[in-house]
Amino acid sequence: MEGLPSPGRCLVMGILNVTPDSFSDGGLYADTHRAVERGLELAVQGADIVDVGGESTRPGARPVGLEEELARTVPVVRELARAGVCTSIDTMHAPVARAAVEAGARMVNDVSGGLADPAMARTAADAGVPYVAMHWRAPSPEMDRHADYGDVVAEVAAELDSRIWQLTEHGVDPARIIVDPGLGFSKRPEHDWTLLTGLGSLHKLGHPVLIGASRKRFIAAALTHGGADQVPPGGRDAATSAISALAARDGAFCVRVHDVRASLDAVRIASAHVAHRGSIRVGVPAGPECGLRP
Ligand code: PMM
Repeated sequence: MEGLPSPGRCLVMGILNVTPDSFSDGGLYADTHRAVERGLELAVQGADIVDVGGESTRPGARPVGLEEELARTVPVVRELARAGVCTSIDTMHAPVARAAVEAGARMVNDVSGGLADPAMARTAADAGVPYVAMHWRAPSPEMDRHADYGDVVAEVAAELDSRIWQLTEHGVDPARIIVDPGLGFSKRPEHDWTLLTGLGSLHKLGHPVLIGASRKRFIAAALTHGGADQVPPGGRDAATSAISALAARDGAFCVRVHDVRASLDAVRIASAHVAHRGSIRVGVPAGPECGLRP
């Protein structure tokens, strides 16, 4: 995709939460200096994109003010962009997306797919950078109440399709839209698993697919036969990399992860597997490279 690295395999996006309260890394990189250091570290480990977020989206999280979100994210994006790191901004708010792109962010990652802020679609159109539209039904404090589906894959695909329609109506270039099923967002573990096995239906939307499974509860639930809290978030990275391999094998465009090294190996293995099998195509069209290499 134009504007993003094109290594010829599924991209690996490293997570950088500049927040005190994200579910697995909250508080670790809450000041600008530590966050920039962590972003550089992710890039050296091989992240194709570093995703900078300033507002936790875990279930029940309270929103932060706009000024606070800007102060947390924009200086970090600016420093990383200066260092040559390809960054995206993880925000639901148009002013944050706009300021981050001005500071050098090369992609907007909106977990609400444009639903949380009516100005986002127009901002994304004007920014002219790739835009991730994630499947979302409700703000964090109430999202678990909306995990109600008959056919989860069909409903998520249909709701993403209506997001794509609304975004393009507002001028977003369809060639820049990436879709994401939003694992864990208004989803129970069985929904997450069904979506992961139904990537084929999401591909039919005609847009690259991003998967954000890293350290989420459905992984722990599988490891412990339902007792999700027995495996703490930091103990879910090996399992996350297994999901990265499966998603890449099934044609995912990008995986969003905390442990970049493990998932980079995983998507490389998936590439080799697919190349030898010669059926499913992974990777992206040619475009400029960016980011530091290990
Ligand atoms: N998940 C989180 C935050 N941002 N963005 C996208 N596109 N997809 C996701 O699944 C996603 C996201 C929540 O996880 P975190 O607290 O570990 O960042």
